Amino acid sequence: MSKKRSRKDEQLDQFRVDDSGKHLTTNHGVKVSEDEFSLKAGVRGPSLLEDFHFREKMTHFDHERIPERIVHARGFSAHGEFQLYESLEKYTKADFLNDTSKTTPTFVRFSTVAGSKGSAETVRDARGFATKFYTEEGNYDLVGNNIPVFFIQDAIKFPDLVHAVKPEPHNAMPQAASAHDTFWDFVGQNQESAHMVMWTMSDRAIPRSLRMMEGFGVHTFRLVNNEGKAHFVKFHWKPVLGTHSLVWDEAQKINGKDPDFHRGDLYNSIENGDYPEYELGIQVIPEEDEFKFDFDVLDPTKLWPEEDVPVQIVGKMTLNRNVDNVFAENEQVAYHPGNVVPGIDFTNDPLLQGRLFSYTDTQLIRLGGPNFHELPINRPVCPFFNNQRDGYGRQTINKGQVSYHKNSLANNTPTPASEEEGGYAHYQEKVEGYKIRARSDSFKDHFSQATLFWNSMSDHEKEHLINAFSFELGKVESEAVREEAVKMFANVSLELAQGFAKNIGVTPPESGGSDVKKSSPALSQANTVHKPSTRKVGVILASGFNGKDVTQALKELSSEGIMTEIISDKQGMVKGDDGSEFKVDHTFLTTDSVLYDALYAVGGSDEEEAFKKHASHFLNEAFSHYKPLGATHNAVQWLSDNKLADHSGVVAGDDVKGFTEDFVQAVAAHRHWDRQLI
Ligand code: HDD
Repeated sequence: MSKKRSRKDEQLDQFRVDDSGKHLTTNHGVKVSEDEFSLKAGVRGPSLLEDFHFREKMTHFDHERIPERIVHARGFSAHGEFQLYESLEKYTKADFLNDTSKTTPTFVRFSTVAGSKGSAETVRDARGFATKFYTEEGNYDLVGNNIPVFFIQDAIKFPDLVHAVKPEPHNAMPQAASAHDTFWDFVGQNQESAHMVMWTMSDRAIPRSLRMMEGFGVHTFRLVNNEGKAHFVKFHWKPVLGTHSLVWDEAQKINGKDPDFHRGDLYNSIENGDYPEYELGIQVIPEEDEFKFDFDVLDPTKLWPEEDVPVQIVGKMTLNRNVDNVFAENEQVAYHPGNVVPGIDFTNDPLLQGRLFSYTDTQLIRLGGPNFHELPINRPVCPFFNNQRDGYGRQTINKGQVSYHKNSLANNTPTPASEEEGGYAHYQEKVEGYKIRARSDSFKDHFSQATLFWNSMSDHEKEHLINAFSFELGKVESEAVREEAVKMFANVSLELAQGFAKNIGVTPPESGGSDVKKSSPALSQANTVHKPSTRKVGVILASGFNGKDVTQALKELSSEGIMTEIISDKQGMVKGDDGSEFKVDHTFLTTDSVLYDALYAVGGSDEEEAFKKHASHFLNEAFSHYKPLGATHNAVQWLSDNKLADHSGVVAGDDVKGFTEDFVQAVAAHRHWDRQLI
């Protein structure tokens, strides 16, 4: 990881302000002598309009808020850099995908889709994964999600989809949830949503961490090389730590205990130097193979099975710097799938085509005018020149008499660049047809890939899906809407539809199902990477613990990259039997088992009954979420007392070396799903 500052970081320097140690002034630079009392006519008299400092301070405050994003309002960002592994010259002329000696600064914003700006983060939802590459040829935005397909096939339906999933308009409920009548009514009436709904009902919609989820460009884009030859492409981000999820009960509890769970995890990892990493992958289909598949490559409700079209890993993005100011960067960043650079082009995917209109339009209302490209976070790192002028908040001071093209007074500058000079030339796709409002027949198979997804799930993932459908539809009041959902998903899998129908008071269907037998192992999280590093383990210690053993165990866990937090009954220091001491990070009151990947319980000679009660509550809850549990010393007995011993992922023993080896493995496994069958 290079420590060199990126061009973007250097560019941001000119906008950074550090006011520590400075005098307070007005926005016009006048030093202020008093900031607690407004100017009055007499100490008990009325305030005076001439108090310019009060007026300015209050006016600015009154205007501090901007509209939140209509979707993806709740988000968090980080800076990073992208390093290419090998040149993609044969597919694209994009400079940042050609030259392996270059590092491209990036800015990523992760988000939930449905909730408001202040909503909780571990809700069931797709996650936005938007990346701005500040390339030397201009900004390239890959505005994707953590799910490779979308609910609808045509952008004209986007406002309907969003109205259906947002809180219902008559009572503004529920917040950040799809478990309500209007969403499921939309699903039943728009069956193209079947595939994406399978994903949002799966564990993918409750990621453990923003660092542990995949990203997808979703649409089919085009890569165009120097010879003008094009290939269809799908973009992927693959997290180096693997793709992992929470358990639904746990996710709901986290929303209460720590509604900032995901941003906290991302922020702290970066502060600790555990930089999140994602490899960039591409799937490529030559244009001449466009019609060789049993789906339409332009249909955004379809993925390209990785077993059929392998993902080539071509580079890596490392997120290595937190934002300085969440408003200036996270709120003001403006992404647009239409921000492309030479060598990357669009296709006729009707969802993508509509997106190309929507993003600029939304920034105009959200950021208040046409000059949002001048905001520090949105500026390209290369210079930009054109004849666009004026508008609210304009910062550039364009010199000269001329602001039009063509001109003779400024020697016809700024001049359009030829393709050889790096000018963007749209791919010359031949297009002909009648003007028509219709859907292509090749877009009409809504269920085969939904079944492919179901077939690819492991047993515990299938069970989670049935539970998620049961939960969501269980919250739907309309019986007709529930019945429609059962009928619809019987087309995907009879086992699935029967599985949740019985839980929601609908007669399970007797016929239905699908002929699709194919599965795609890459879709199951059971086949992802498993590593212990950056996992967070809560260590339950009471005073009088075995100092030597615990010190050694914590050292060994840390050498595997595991992060530990000491939990006890009181804040302050907790002392071991040999005088060793640890600072208590949290008490049973200020934390909760749902906030850890695993627990390591030790206890100590001074533990009281209440301590054991709290610790047992933590252990039982972690166990019910299939988490790894470790116990040594006094805590070994707690496991037996709570009937938690001798289960998969439960490691006990006093031989520290043997214990930590087994415990690290149990932690790396993430969750021990086989307990589900007990
Ligand atoms: Fe969108 C934001 C991703 C379909 C219209 N979208 C937005 C963001 C992401 C996506 C990650 C948040 C960007 C940020 O963090 O600031 N959107 C997607 C994906 C889609 C998709 C992967 C399907 C493949 N979106 C989509 C459609 C439309 C929009 C079909 C409208 C025609 N999306 C918007 C928007 C937003 C937005 C209203 C809200 C805030 C913003 O743009 O900047 O324009």
